[in-house]
Parts: sequence; C-alpha cells; structure tokens
Amino acid sequence: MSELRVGVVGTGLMGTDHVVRIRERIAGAVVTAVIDPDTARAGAAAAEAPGSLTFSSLGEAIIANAMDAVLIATPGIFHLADLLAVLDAGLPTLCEKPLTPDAESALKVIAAEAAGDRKLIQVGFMRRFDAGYMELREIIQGRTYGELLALRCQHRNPSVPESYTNDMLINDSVVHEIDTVRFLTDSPIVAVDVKHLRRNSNNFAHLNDPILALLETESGVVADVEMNVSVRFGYQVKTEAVFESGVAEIGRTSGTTVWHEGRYSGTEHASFKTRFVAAFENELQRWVNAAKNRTVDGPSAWDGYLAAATCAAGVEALVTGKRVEVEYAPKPDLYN
Ligand code: ISE
Repeated sequence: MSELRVGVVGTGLMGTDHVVRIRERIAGAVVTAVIDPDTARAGAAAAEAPGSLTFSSLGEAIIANAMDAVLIATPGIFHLADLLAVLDAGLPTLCEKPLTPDAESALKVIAAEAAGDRKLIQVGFMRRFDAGYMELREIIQGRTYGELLALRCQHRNPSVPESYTNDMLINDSVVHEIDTVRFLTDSPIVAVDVKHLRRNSNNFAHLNDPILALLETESGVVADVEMNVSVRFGYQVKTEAVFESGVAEIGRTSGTTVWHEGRYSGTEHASFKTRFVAAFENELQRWVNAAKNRTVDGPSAWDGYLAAATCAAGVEALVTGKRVEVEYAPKPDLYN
C-alpha cells in the first residue's frame, strides 16, 4: 500500500489538529474522509485535507469504503459505538484517550477485539512517544542509577474551561500519569490515594484543585502527582525519578534563557499542543507505519482498559478521601 487512507472522526481541537499534522508532517498517509455530524465543522476540517470527502457518521464512511484506517478524536462518551464499528469493519484505529469513559464499557471493546486474531486499536496516550519519557523508561529499565525508588510528577495546566469537573482531575488529566507510570515501571498500579492541597481560589467555585494523587505500583514504587489545573503561568509536565544512586528529571522546558538587568528568564509552554508536538508526530507516524500492516505500535485497547480501571479507583479515592485498591479483569490472550 503506498498511502494509507485515513478517516478522521471528530473535528474539534484534536481532530482538526491531526488533519493538518497528517497533511504537513506525516509520510505515507492521506486524510480521505472527515467525519462529523456538524457539517459546517466537517467542511472546515476537510478544507485542510484536499480531496477528502465529508460524512456525518462513521457508518456512512465505512459503507463508502472511504478509508483504510480511522483516527477517532471525538469526546470519550462517543467512543464505544465507533470502536465496535471499526472492529467489525477490521480497520486499524488510533483512538484519542480515553478509550471509553469507564472500565465497564472499555471491557466491551476488549471483548470485541479479543474475539478477533489481531490488535487493531491503539489508544492516544501520546506521552509514550515523548523523547523524555522514552529515555526515562530506558534509564529505569536499565537500572542505570540503581533501583527506582519513587516518581515525583507535576502536571500543571494554565486553566480549564468551566465545563471541567472535579472527576476530570482524574479521568481527563491524571489519566496521563496513570498510563505513564505503568509505562515507565512496567508494573501495574495497585492502589490510589488522593489528597486535596490548599484550594486555589482563582478557580471556578465548583472546582477543588490542586490535588496530590498517590499511585502505588505492584513493584513498590509510589508516584506522587501534583495535578494542578489553575497555575496561570503556562503548561508544565515534569517528572523526577528518584533512584538508589541518582535522580533524573524530564520535562524542564529547554529554550532560550535571557539574562537582563539582574534577572534571568526563559519561556514556558502555554499548551499541550506545543509541549507534546514532537510526541504527537512520532505517535502518528508510527501508527501509520503499523496500520499499513493492519496492526498497532503503541498503547493497546488493554492499556486503555487498565487506565480506565485505575481511574475508577482514583475517582473513588478523590470522593471518599480513602486509599482505594484497583481491581482489574483477567487479561485476554490477545494482549500477552
Ligand atoms: C487534556 O484533556 C489533556 O489531555 C492534556 O494533556 C492534560 O494536560 C489536560 O489536563 C487534559 O484536560
């Protein structure tokens, strides 16, 4: 296959971004279908992909044989039906996180995929494609500085929209650390604890942030995550790994530092779109390369399910203030 024909479902912020990214930065792929019930939005995104067709539903695009692979970038509540449809059609798919909004529905996707003979779904946990996270994983796995003792994570957003809820601190935001902690340590998260830090009065009245989430791995590592969605100054995602004989830190913004009039300053990212731009490109290129062989090269639907199950424990910990142990369903053979 020379060029992979991609159908993009959902033309909000991420979907439109991906349409442009595929056109400008990704080799061997072309967006041929843009799918959104909002025809005006679909038309605007399709204008970024010359020659593409617009559809108001994924089903119509499948019937029209308009693509070889699918990129789902709709809100999580719409994912289940579309994921079942792509599995039924045998189409390799990159699905933005979350796989589905909860562990029960994620298991329906797992059951459908595991009934087949190959993995078709990849979940958009883009941090696994970030150079810093990949290097840190190698340092941890290679025991370069001895055994890993702890992970100290800061996840800071400048602000969030008023529609953002307290549960989203876990389901929408800490979910990234939930996936990366397992990626870095290769060990499942067995329990979650959440503490409220002193409330930031800059935020909407319904929000109680920042929080400190404690993720305990089976291997005995505790990752503490400062989740802070009202920092105002910029978008910052950092991780410090504490080893027996050293410390490694990733995510400190590198860029030009200016010394002037007795002070020095640099620039911080304003959004995940720039902080993770290289990760998104790497993720998409590897997905495209794998999709041509009708497979995936990244976090699978099973990783999406594990994150959803851990999030359920995280939300319970947030609401009850108690440490909650995570329960996982048995892993189907397909994911071994
Ligand atoms: C958002 O949905 C993302 O995925 C960002 O990476 C994260 O930093 C933010 O907290 C989420 O709301």
